[in-house]
Amino acid sequence: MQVDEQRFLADLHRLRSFGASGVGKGVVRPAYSAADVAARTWLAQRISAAGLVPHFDPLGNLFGLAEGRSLLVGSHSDSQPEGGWLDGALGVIAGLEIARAARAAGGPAVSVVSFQDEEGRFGVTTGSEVWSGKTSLKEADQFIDNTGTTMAQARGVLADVAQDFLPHDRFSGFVEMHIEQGPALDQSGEKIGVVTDIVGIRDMRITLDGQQNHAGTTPMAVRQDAFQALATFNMELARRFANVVTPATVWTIGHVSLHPNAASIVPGRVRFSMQWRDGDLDRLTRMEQIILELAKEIGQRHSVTVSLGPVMGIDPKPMDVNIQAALAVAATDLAPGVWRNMTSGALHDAANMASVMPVGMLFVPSINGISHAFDEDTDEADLVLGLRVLARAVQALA
Ligand code: HGY
Ligand code: MN
Ligand code: MN
Ligand code: MN
Repeated sequence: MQVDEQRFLADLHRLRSFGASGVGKGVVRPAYSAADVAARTWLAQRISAAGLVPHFDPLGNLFGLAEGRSLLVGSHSDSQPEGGWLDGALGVIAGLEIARAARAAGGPAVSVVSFQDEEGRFGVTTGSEVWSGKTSLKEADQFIDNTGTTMAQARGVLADVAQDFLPHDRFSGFVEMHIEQGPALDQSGEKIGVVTDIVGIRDMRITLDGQQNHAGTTPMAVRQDAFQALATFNMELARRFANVVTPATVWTIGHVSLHPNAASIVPGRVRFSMQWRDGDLDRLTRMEQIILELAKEIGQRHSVTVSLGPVMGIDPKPMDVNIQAALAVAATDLAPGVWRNMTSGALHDAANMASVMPVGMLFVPSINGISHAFDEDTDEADLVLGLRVLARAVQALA
């Protein structure tokens, strides 16, 4: 089979046009937004044009199916609220190109997938999480986004095209190409990363309820200020984590919603996201205990009521050794001396798929290590090299 690099690049740029932010190459294409639905509709047309069969499942995960049992290649085409053009899109279009090249050559059998809501508008990586069986559709339907919309409401926009979930045994494995989203390859000058494992993630939503009041008349000593409670929580958390974490451990308060968010009002309520990631399951659990204990203490100290959402997440996942080996052989052939094994610090659909089939991942460099930002980018030559390495490995595996 022969991949067409120009067709691959043209489709990658076409996908970017859905939800193009107008700032650099950035995109705004969150799951189930008008841009996401338009992008999926276009992808389904490209799948049909390639002689593959488009299939939307109830979540809006979109497959392009080859006949019979096949190797699945892909990623996700939704984006962060402010996202880069390659995060997810690269793996989907690489999968599309390889699946159609394989189809045109009369084999091997390769299917493509674009998972839905990998970026966690609802939950963490909802599309692959539900398909893998980790979370039921019923549970996922109750998930709410930052605006109070439920998953059940949001996925209604794709209800007309939805068919059943596909059986996992239709696929022999899943391979995902992605940008690294960190600085390691860019700094070392290497071109390909073969992923050995994906770190685990935990995510919960916390609400602190104090007493909304007048910012001029309420003495400091009697305030129940939700923002001050969060500020103390944040400072104290870093101090308590210090004995538990390694330099590879990360934690983030990335979403904060302050109510009513006005200069002359002592804030009565804050709702925020608390996310932490590490490759070690025990460490994730120890961090969770620290968060829960501290939240309770902060509630008492600042006279605020603490409400904790469920802890969501995915455990650390090793990649399949045979797929790693196929990727390593292809990288040695096509990128000799400029590839390495590495851990993924970002989460991917592959982490969910690892529960139901053999999975592997391939990384290409991110310029300056930037991602989840409009200025995310990768050199064109690196995108093409990644496609060639992936195609070589897929040929060996399928
Ligand atoms: O946040 C992540 O690691 C993924 O991109 N959703
Ligand atoms: Mn991604
Ligand atoms: Mn992402
Ligand atoms: Mn007044």
